[in-house]
Amino acid sequence: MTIKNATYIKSSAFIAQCPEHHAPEYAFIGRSNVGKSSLINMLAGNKKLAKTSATPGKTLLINHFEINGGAWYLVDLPGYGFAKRSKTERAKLENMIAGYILQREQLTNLFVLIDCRHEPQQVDLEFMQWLGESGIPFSIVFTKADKLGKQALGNSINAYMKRLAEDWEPLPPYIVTSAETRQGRDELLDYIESINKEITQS
Ligand SMILES: Nc1nc2c(ncn2[C@@H]2O[C@H](COP(=O)(O)OP(=O)(O)O)[C@@H](O)[C@H]2O)c(=O)[nH]1
Ligand SMILES: [Mg+2]
Repeated sequence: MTIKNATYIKSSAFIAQCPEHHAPEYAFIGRSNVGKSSLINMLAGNKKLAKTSATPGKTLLINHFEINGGAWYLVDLPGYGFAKRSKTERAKLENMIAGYILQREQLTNLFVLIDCRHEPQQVDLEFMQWLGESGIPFSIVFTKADKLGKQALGNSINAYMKRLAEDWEPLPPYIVTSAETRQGRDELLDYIESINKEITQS
């Protein structure tokens, strides 16, 4: 699938503010700094579309990007697990994220981003557990693949999936990506296209 155009629509603090449409939404979530905004820009082929930052914890809103004239949407969600936030700020963000994930009818698939260099972290494992219990369809996207050599990358992902196999049967699908080298771009776009096709057929 090709992305012909990608347009920023708006940033919303809660679901009632989100854009009104009936197209599928693909949302990206994960810890602050995992590479959500960079991945969206890499997919869209526009480095300036979503704001990226070397300082974690900057995205505090739900950001909608319209793809191919509204055929579908990419959604950049705030990062979770950012330690430097106050308790009340964290609770507010968690409510916003949970509200979107549980109530947004257009949400078609959630991509949970994991830095390929990291060992399984409790916050991510618990988040995926919660998604499972809530019946939310999700897939894993490993980010920053350019930061590891081929062998180390393979080992790290195998170890991660092995840990997930303790909780999951079948395992969630996963895609390995890099915003730097554009690794995984076609695979991710084909994956989205196949889900879009399934929806229009049903
Ligand atoms: N080397 C490398 N750096 C990345 C990649 N993706 C993101 N980054 C860097 O990681 C930092 C956080 O990225 P950002 O997209 O803002 O993360 P977010 O907080 O999850 O939205 C930025 O400094 C990015 O340049 C990647 O695939 N490879
Ligand atoms: Mg971001």
